[in-house]
Amino acid sequence: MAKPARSRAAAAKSGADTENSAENSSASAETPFALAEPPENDFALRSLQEAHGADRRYKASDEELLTFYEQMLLIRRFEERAGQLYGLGLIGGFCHLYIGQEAVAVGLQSALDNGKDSVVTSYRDHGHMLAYGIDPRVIMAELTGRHSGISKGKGGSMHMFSVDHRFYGGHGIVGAQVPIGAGLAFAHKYRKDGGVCVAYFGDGAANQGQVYETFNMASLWKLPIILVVENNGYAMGTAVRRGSAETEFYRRGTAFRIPGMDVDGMDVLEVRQAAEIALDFVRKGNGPVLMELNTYRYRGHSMSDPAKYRSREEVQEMREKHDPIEGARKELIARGIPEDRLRDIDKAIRAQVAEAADFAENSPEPELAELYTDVLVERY
Ligand SMILES: Cc1ncc(C[n+]2csc(CCOP(=O)(O)OP(=O)(O)O)c2C)c(N)n1
Repeated sequence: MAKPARSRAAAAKSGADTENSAENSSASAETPFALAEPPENDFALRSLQEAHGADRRYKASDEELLTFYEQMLLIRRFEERAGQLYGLGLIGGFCHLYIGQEAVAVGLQSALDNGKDSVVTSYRDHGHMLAYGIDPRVIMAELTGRHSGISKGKGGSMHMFSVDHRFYGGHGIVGAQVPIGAGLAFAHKYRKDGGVCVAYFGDGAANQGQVYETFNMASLWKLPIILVVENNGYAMGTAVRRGSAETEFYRRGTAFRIPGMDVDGMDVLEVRQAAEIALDFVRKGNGPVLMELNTYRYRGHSMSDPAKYRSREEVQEMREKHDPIEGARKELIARGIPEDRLRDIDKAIRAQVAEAADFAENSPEPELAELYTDVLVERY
């Protein structure tokens, strides 16, 4: 419900006789300074959440749901294998796995126009690249630091990049990808190429100042950007409720007139449907949308995190009751898709991931001379 001061402002804007109204004479006594612009588009701030609430799940065909299942399973198996290679010492440096969050990248990415739209994310980036359809072999080879990796083996887990796919990283600085996303969105608008940028960031990153500077500019300039908070419950070892005053992240754009959407990030069909609504709004030139994708990471923050800040039972419960892949599998079976077909998909994915791992282990490392390439965009 609108607060009293807001309705007074609306009355003033609509030309109501404020001088003679008893309500308003007491109002001006309370509020001696000029009221701000009336929030005539308050409805717009709520409208996407309302549209989402009215129709939460995408009506996927069987084939579409099978594709989502396959993509999520590819991410899961790929990440499991990456974890093993890390344990064997074949992957060095930091490595942040995406296991549990697969429905977010797959649901959103599937709604994008890969020929136009751009994506930028944090260091937890392998899943987004796979959802984009980037070859698992070059992603795995990047993880093992080989020349055939997508960043020639010089970036590793956190710094993957593909101009061809309009995938702009992979960023190790928490929150830094958000203003970069606004820059990408600015470029879409400036070039009039019809593209939208999707900038993913975590619940921890959502407490960064640069995020709100970005909200302000993106809203002011009506940039075509979807700001996606992947709320996986923890920022390293800090639970959301311990580090965030406002834990409903989708509301955080309200002060900047950015509509929010609160989405179940463990249900790929809900993610996809919400993405459609958000994209439609942004593509029409209305400016940014803030989506909160409620999800969960099963593994530690990175490979070196034993995750002692949460109970085994908590993780177990999420796995058993909310797993996005299991959810999709059950739905496929309920639709009458034969279990054999799902088993074949699983087999094919295991083979694909094994091949990616072989490729990554057997490719050569970059030449020493590569140390001096790709450092600057241009020569000085
Ligand atoms: C500016 C900055 N501060 C701190 C860090 C260390 N750090 C790396 S990840 C992380 C937690 C971020 O959590 P969240 O944004 O929720 O993303 P998640 O890891 O859960 O995907 C922190 C504090 C960093 N990399 N950059």
